[in-house]
Amino acid sequence: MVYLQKYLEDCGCDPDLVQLIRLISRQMEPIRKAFLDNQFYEHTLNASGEVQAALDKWADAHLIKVIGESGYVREIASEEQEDIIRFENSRREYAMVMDPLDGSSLISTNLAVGTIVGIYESGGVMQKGSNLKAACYTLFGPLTVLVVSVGKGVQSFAWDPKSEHYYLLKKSFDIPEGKIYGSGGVYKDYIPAHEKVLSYFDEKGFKVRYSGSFVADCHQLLVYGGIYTYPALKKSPKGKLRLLFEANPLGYIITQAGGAITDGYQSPLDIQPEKVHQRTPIYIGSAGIIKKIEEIYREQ
Ligand code: P6P
Repeated sequence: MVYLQKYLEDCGCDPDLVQLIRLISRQMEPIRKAFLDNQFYEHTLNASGEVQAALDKWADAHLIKVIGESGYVREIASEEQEDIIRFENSRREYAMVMDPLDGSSLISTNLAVGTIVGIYESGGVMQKGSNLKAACYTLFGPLTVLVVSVGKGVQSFAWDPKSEHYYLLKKSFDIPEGKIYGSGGVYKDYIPAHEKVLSYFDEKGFKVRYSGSFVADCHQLLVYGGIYTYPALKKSPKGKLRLLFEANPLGYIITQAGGAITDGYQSPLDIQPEKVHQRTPIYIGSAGIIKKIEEIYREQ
C-alpha cells in the first residue's frame, strides 16, 4: 500500500506542503464524527447569504484553528468567513482557500458532501486559480476519499480507519468524454446561450445525474466524464458558485485530469479575483464538451 505522505514525498513536494496536505486530510475524520452532533441547521447565514448548517460552522472553525496553529499558512479565505484570516506568526507563506463543507444542505439527507481546499505557495489568497500550487477535496461517501493534485496529475486516497492512514486508491485520473449532466442552476430564467447549450445536451443524449453537492457531482465526472453546469442566469448573471472556494480548486483538479472549466467565455482559473466571495458561472468537465460550450457562447 502507498500511503499519502510517501506518495507526496515521492512527487518531490516541499516537506511543509506534504505536512500541510496531510494535516488537512487528517481533519476529515473529526469532521465526519461531528456529523452526528451537528446535523441540524442553525438560523445563521454565511458570507454569501446562505443558511449555514451547524456543521458548516463547526468544520470552518476546526480547520481554521488546526491549520492556523500549524504555522504553515499565512492566510486563509473561507466560504464561511466574511474576511480573509491572517496568521502573522506563520513560518511559511502558504495561502489556503476553502469551502469547509460543500453541499451541507444535503447533510440531513445523508448524501455525499465534502471539503474543498486550494493552496497557493505564497502571495496570498486573492490570486488566479492558475497560480494554485495544489488542490484537494474530500468526499464523505461510503469511503472517506481524498482527491489531490500537486500539479502532477490527480490521485485519490482512501481513509483506512484501522491503520489510520490514507492509502493510494487511484494513481491517475484521465477524465473521459462522457454524457453525464450535473444540472446545477436548473431554473427557467436561462440566458439564450445556456438554452442553446441545453439543446446540444438533448441532441447528444446527455443524462442528468445531479446531487446538489458540487464536490460529489464533480467527482463522478472524473470517473465517468460529462459536465456539471451552474450557468449565468437572467436574475443572477454571475451564477451561484464561488470563484475562490469552488471553481478554482475543482477547476485546477479537473484540468490536471485532462478536463476543463469555463464560464462560457474563459476559464475561471484565468480570472483575477476582485472580491473574496465573488461568484462565477461554471461549466466543468470533459474537455470536448467545454470546447463545444465555448463555441456556442461565441456564436451568440
Ligand atoms: P442548488 C452547495 O450550496 C452549492 O454551492 C454546490 O455544492 C451545489 O452544486 C449548488 O450549491 C447547489 O445549488 O441551487 O441546486 O441548490
